[in-house]
Amino acid sequence: MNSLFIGECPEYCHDRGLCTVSGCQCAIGYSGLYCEKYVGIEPLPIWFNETFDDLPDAGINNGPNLNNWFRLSGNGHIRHVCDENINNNNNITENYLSGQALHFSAGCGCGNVEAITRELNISQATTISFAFHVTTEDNCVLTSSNVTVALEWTYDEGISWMRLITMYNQEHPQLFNITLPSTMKQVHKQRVIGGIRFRWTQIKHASNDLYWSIDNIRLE
Ligand SMILES: [Ca+2]
Repeated sequence: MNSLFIGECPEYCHDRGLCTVSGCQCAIGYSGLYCEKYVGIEPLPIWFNETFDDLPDAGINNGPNLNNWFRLSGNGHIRHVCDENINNNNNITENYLSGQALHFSAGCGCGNVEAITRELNISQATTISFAFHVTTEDNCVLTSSNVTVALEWTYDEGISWMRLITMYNQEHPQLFNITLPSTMKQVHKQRVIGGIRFRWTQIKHASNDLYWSIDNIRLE
């Protein structure tokens, strides 16, 4: 009877997998009924390059590719980017987001609104870059309304998160390119197993009609 599944995930899958109706769906490198076993014979990936362009818009429960993502919360889904995102105030074409992107509803009322990567080996990387944009859902117009999203990292499976950047009022699509801090390098070097996870997490929002998207994420 020890393995009887009663609709919840004991130990929350040890924070190493998704809790589904059929039990824990373990992240790569973990196994067992509750993801309690580390079986990470594969080395962690050194590079991370996510364009979201080859993935179906299947909603949070069916995608995107869980090989890249540890967890998506808050109705994250794949969506075509707005055509308007290539025009900024100076009428300069800057195609920071393209094809499809990962899209979140700011006012979904669905708990944490965030995307967490799988664990990564950042020893060879120096920067993480990504495109970010806030829109309205229907017409994708540029908006100056308030959505605050942060990029953070963890070395201990999400017990503690360190802030890399906070994005306020990002009314125009923008490309961010962030140098990995030396503290991250030092912490990573000391780990025997496991790596670094990144998350884009919504801090606050001011309107239910706002949405934010990320695209073209590169660790290099
Ligand atoms: Ca894309």
